[in-house]
Amino acid sequence: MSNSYYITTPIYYVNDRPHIGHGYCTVAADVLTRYRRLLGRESFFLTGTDEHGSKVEKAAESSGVSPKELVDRNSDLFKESWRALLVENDYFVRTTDERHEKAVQKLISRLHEATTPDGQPVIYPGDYRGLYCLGCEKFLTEKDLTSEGLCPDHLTKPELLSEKNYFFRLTSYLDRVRELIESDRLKILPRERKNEVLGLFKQGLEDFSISREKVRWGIPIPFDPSQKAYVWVDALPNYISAVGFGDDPSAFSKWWRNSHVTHLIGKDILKFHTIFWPAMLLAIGEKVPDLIFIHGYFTVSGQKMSKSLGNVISNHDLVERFGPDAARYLLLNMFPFGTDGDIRISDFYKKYNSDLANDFGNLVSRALKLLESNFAGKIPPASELRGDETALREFIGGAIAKCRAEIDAINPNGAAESFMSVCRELNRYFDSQKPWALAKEKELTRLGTVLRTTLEGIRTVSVLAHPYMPTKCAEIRKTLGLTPQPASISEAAEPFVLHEGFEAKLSTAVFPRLETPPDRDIAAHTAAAPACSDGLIDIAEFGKVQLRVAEILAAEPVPKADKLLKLQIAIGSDRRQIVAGIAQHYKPDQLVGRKIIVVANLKPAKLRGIESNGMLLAAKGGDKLALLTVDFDLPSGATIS
Ligand code: ME8
Repeated sequence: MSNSYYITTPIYYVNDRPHIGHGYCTVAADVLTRYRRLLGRESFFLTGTDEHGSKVEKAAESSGVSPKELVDRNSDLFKESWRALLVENDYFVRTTDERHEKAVQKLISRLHEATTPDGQPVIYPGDYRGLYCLGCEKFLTEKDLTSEGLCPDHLTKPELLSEKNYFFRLTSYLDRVRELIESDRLKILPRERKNEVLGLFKQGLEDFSISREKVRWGIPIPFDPSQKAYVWVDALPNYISAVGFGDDPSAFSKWWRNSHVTHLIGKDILKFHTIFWPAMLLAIGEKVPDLIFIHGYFTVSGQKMSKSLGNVISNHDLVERFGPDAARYLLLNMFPFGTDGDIRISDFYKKYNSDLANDFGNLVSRALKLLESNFAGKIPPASELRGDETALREFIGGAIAKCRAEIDAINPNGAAESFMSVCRELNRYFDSQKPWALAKEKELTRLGTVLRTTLEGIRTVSVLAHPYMPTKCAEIRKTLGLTPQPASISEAAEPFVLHEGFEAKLSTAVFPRLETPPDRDIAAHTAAAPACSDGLIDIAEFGKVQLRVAEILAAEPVPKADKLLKLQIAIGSDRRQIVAGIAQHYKPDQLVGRKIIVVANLKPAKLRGIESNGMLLAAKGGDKLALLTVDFDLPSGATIS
């Protein structure tokens, strides 16, 4: 196999807003790709969006837009998130792209023509009856449901579906897939996940249906266009359609057949990726992926991120708080990559301040300050090397080797730990040499050596940390007179690269310390209800207020009014415009598609000359504001009582 490397993330459902769960996997893939390139390996990095299925169709219907409009709009939100997080994917696949649709049809035709090793057709017609959760886009069995008969992830009642489907003869490929997994030809990491997958074989697996009769928004089955491809049979082939399965044999051969193929996924989609997908590939005689890495899932403050709980952290929010470089570092370094963990916003601040502001940023500032005051900012020679410097270089050599090994093991945390350990070691070295005392005693030769050694160490960090924090490392490198992008990881191991006499000045701190804001303290905001003299109101009074669920269709700033946004909303089939004082808390693109609560029977009013037909409800606590929303995804127009 060639030395090239192909890495993918799941393609994300467009009916969800991009959040830091999606950011987690996508930034990990980006960081790993950048490391691979630094290690001199040719790489291709794919991400994208999953855009078909009845859920999208229903969401579009309730928003009064076509499915195509909805998916175009929402897919762009993912692209914007990735831009904000400095993600540089090589290709963005959309399952509604004609290229992808054709590739899926080609795959299904190939499956249809194929026979299993024991001579049976791979695809056969059959009847399917089952409980289908629209949220998961999958059939659930009775044992998957909660005691109330609800989907455990969406807490909604699954629909009983019965229809004619085409089936994929999975059972004919199970032995081969299991062998591939057992032998690590298809490697599953972490190890516990491999065992979990092998356990699924023991529980028993059945043929699965590859088509749907009732779905309209999907890819037609080429040999029976009355049926649409089942969302997973549509989604999984994105990994091959994006590299030319349908239309570019040489790219396909390079990136799929002759590269090391890694799929990064969350545990929620384990079975589809580790069993269904390899089986489909085997059925058409294609190579299976080399590695499937199941990264950890995180909760926020102990709870699953969900729109209804209002605890979803958007990628933009993280970038606004910490900047894109630190956001990337923080996202991946709160807990090990393969394990689940819990995130609290306040923990991000702690980690930012301890690792980035203190250990990294402060080291840069301290070294440059002493350089400025003693050498007019000019990089001095290191003419008095002692054992301390040699020991430091040895430590750095070990850290570089560790960084390489961690990347091979798909452990971005380990790679971060390797450069943070260099920062900590440099701080120890710097403090132990007491350069401030050397300055005071005018021991400039030794001081020059200490500063030069520290700056060369910072340069090493700027190479090892570059894949994580590309713009900050580029800034540091430019300050030190280097190319913004290191050519190769081998630069990190060079002891002396900086140019003597180069004037190194940094105008602002690389990672300024940040105050942790107080926890969200949200008090109910009851602007709509008129109060009696004792502060209590009669139920009849409250009943006059018509509260309805509305969907935000469009949002834009109001010129010259920095607090106001103009929103177009749908309350069922009723379209309205409202003006809301939320511009300092929400960006227009964070709002589109959200379900909010509005007072629907307010007299129209004009704000800054713009007509407002209703009022949205929000909760306010301190200087924070949060929109009120509904616990389940109800259609717009739903009443509130
Ligand atoms: O499942 N913590 O899409 P999806 C960590 N379209 N990662 C998280 C996360 C969290 N809290 N929440 C989401 C789909 N993720 C299908 C995939 S692929 C052929 C089709 C990440 O939008 C994680 O990687 O539900 C998870 O597998 C993925 O988002 C699910 O994204």
